[in-house]
Amino acid sequence: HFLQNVIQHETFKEGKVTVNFIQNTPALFEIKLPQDRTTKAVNFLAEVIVNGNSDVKNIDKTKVFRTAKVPKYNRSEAFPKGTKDLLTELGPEAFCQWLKDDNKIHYTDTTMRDAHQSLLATRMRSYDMLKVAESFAKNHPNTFSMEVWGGATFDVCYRFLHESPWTRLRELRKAVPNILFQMLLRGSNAVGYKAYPDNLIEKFVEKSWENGVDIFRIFDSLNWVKAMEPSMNFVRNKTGGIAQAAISYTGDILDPKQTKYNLNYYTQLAKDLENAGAHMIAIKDMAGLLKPYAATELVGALKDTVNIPIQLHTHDTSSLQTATYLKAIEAGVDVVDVALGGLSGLTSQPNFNAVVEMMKGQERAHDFDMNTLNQFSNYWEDTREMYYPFESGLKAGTAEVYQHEIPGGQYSNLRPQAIALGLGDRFDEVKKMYAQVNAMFGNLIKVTPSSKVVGDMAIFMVTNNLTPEDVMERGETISFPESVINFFKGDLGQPVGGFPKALQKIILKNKEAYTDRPNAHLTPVDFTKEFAAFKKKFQQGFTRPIEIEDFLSFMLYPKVFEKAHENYKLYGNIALIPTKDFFFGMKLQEETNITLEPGKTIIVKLLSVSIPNDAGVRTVFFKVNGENRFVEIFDTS
Ligand code: 3PY
Ligand code: ZN
Repeated sequence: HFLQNVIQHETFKEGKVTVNFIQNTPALFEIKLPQDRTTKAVNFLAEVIVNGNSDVKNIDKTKVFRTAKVPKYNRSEAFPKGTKDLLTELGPEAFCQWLKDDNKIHYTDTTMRDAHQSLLATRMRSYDMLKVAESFAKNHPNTFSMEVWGGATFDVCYRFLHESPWTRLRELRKAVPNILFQMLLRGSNAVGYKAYPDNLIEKFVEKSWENGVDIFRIFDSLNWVKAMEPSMNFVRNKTGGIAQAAISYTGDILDPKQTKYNLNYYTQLAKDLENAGAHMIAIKDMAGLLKPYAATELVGALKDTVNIPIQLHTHDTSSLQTATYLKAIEAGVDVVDVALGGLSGLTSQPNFNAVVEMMKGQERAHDFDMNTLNQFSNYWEDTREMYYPFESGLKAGTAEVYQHEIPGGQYSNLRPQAIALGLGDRFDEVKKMYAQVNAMFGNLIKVTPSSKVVGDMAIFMVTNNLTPEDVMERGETISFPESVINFFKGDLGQPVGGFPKALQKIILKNKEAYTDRPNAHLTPVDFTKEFAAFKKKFQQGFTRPIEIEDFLSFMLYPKVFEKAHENYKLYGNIALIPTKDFFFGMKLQEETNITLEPGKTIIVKLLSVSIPNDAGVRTVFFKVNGENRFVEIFDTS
């Protein structure tokens, strides 16, 4: 819009621009924002038509998309009773007792969070979720829970999809009032990559619950119980939800040479988490390293150790993990995490549809109508086509994961990160280096954000052709990535067995490390004062009232929030734009429907796009609900 002002200014048009033109022309900064939703939506469409979506590289113009079909359901019918109703009725403790006593195997559907985080770099849009959510709630109320929030989805929502994660959660809640919603919370790192003040986490937990989260899967990226305790307490004290504490699994308990993370380590950890107030325990196998016979041992031992239900989460990177589920189910696990077929397998979760089939005839089988369950899988398979620019490229299961131990949710990001840095051809080296860095760092639990530290260091070393020996010999002269320095300072907490001292000294140089909780060093947020200042700053030009949820997002990701906020002011709620138009723009003569609110749909047809004028501006002509409209867009190419 600033550019539009420049282009349309008389001085500019007359070609009389001098060096001080911008400073001397304050009118250029008076940005007139369109207020009505139709104009905003049409402006957004025009922008993508002319300049593309900057997040989408390598468009395949020959691609033809299938229409994803939503399985049938009755809109006017009441929602069947589900686990959410049961939690409301029983409260968390009695609910967990019910779960433990129930012999059936239960399923958490991760399609709307981890599955697309792990396969499509977290790019799944609310639009495609909301299209099927009510149908799923009505067709499959037997589902234990749906993981729909948290992890990387929070910042990706703002950063790349230009939508609000809070709106996503609220809208999904409306569409699914009967099944429990689950989120992934990185303990004292909330949904970010660093430590935040405790009272910020507390408010975040409280608001997440109020907006629709029921189960909080809490983990710490170093399995440090002390760092998980506050979040567990916030869930217990501030919500009516379930505090599910996660044990992040690494290594191989069946390998006698691996003594650090052995069976005893995990059972002790589970006991500590139960004592700290967990309602449930999750085994969080983020890289998919828990092999079938190890699952027999681990689940069996945990069942003997704790009195609360146990849920198993894994990633099928090796393609072995359905067997792991079979063994875990036989050993008494209460719930397993699965993803609907079309978004399952490889770095995602095992296939929901296939696991239900596997269990048929077994005493713990849980009844699901396969016909409709398969239709949901097909819906996601067809929808996934539109996300092809974000596919990780992994085509088959790989046993290499047992060597590199890269989490599924990181894999789909590490590859594009490597490509962006010109290391596309050296991804094999990056994977090997990841394992070497892990060894240098003393064999860590690797899950967000500790996994990011290992990934950053691996990429740094490959880029600079450094070996572990180089780092040890001439590390004093090397400037390491910031995330690595902060990690060795103690910013993510304390790793099991402590930091490798010699390397810590090399990396920190003269900086001091600390050993208490990183959050203890942070100033609490002054909610009254800071929220008031925030409102004052951000309300202007914003069409809906600023909320505490916006403030929380800002406190977690200030720059990302600010950018998303500007974007919202310009284009309104972009989550309403159909995915094909959002990523790829429209073709000439193509028509699209945008539902601005229930009952208010606009029909937009693209008529023509002019060639750029002398100032580089193109005019995009539309027919909107039968009326002609045009939008002028500066062509940035
Ligand atoms: C996340 O924190 O986003 C994860 O998925 C960790 O496994
Ligand atoms: Zn995961």
